[in-house]
Amino acid sequence: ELQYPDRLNCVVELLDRMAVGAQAQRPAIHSHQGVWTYAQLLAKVNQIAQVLRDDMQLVPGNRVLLRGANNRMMAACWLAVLKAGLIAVPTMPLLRAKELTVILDKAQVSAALCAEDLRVEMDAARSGAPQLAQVVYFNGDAPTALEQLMAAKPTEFKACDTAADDIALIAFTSGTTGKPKGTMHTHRDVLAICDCFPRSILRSHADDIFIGTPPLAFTFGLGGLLLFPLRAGAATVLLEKMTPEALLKNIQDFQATICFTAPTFYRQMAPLAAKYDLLSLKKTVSAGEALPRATRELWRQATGLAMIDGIGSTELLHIFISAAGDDIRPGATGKPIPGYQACILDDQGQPVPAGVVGRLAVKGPTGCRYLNDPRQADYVHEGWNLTGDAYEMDADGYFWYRARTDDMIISAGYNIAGPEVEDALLQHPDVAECGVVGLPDEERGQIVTAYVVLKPGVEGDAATIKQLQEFVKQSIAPYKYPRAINFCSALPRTETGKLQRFKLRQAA
Ligand code: 3SK
Repeated sequence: ELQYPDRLNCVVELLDRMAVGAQAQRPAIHSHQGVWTYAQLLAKVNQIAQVLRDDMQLVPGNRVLLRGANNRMMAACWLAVLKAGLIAVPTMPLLRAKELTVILDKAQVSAALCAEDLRVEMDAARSGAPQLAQVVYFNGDAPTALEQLMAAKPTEFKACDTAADDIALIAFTSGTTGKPKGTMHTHRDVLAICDCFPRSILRSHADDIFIGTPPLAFTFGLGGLLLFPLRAGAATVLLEKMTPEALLKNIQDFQATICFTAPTFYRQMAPLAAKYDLLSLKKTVSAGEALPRATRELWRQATGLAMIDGIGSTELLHIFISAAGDDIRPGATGKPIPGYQACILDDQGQPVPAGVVGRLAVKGPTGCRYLNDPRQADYVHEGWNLTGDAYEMDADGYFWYRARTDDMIISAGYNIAGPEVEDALLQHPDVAECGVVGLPDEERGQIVTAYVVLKPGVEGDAATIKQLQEFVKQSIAPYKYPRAINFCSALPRTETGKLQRFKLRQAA
């Protein structure tokens, strides 16, 4: 069991204790703006913490909105907010003013640190958020810019004496349903995720160089690209506006060893991988969405690397089921990582035997605490977090993803998991992306309907539909084949890349 003292500021553990001796001069963050060592990062964090306390007059418990792309200033702002005893409310860079206003109001945010290039939406959101008293911009050159305020501050700062149970961040999830929820996490939770997945599955160490795409505002990115590297004394590469080709080039240039991104990104990188020297890369982590078998195989063929799949959630802060190395069973997500327990429940909340599909429930050192949301009572029962994922556990204790519970299709009495049909379609060489949902049908209750993005140059006509249907019938039980196929140029996704199947259902 993980033990932490009752008084705990996680930034002291992640940064102050690391930035000593020889480690102080080792690189902590590489970004387009250059590199910061542990000592330089600590100095910046300390200066920002003083701006927050002395110039902005914020007091412990105040909530601070954070907005910016992945770069070293964004990381320093996040750490400074927690070090000063404030609560970080990170937001996806792509959010619009209307969505920001909902978050500002729900989280009762009193101040914001915002990257200069996101000023327009921030200013627009401000007019609908009277409680937001101050916004300080960074990565810019206006006279009040954060960097100018920092310049006058000493580089030492005594961390706020927070309790391990004090809230450190509120992470918002729009999830796949479009209704935002704030999930609250403590200083203890932040350290707990660093002491679970990276230690038992990743086995990361100080010589690792982390890289990847998820925004720091998404807890997958926050852990993988900031917290885990710091806890290990390793370096991270924070990159803005990533494309698959640019990520490959940066892996090569920075000699990255561990990559975090989503399955769609690995799928897009695989055909380009041969152009780059990726020999430094040792571990590739996929989460944020279920990993199709076809993508796992494509990546293995392209790089020789066995993907570390994982499922996590904003509610539990990071990954709780995963597997690496010899423990990988292709197609299965893995087993509960040490510290977490998982089981499968039926509609009445009773455990089901191995081999039966049900709702995944998880218990561990982190858990869901929604901010003022009646959905808390639906989500947590006696310490078990009832996820929205339909899973099956096999006799060896491996967990196999089937669908989101609301993505199970019931057609003519058959239970069909949309992602399984997607997996089958993705193995066809003409399919770039796809989403499969159940649409109402008088005869069958629902029919399996696929939305398919074809590879460039492929014609989406009746012959292609027939060919794809036959292809699926050959690879999985024929009753699962998509009776309807629609071609489209793109699929609706959240800012974190998750497919929004509810939008496909609504569009019909
Ligand atoms: O969506 C996921 O699988 C995930 C993974 C890690 C951390 C957070 C999330 C939401």
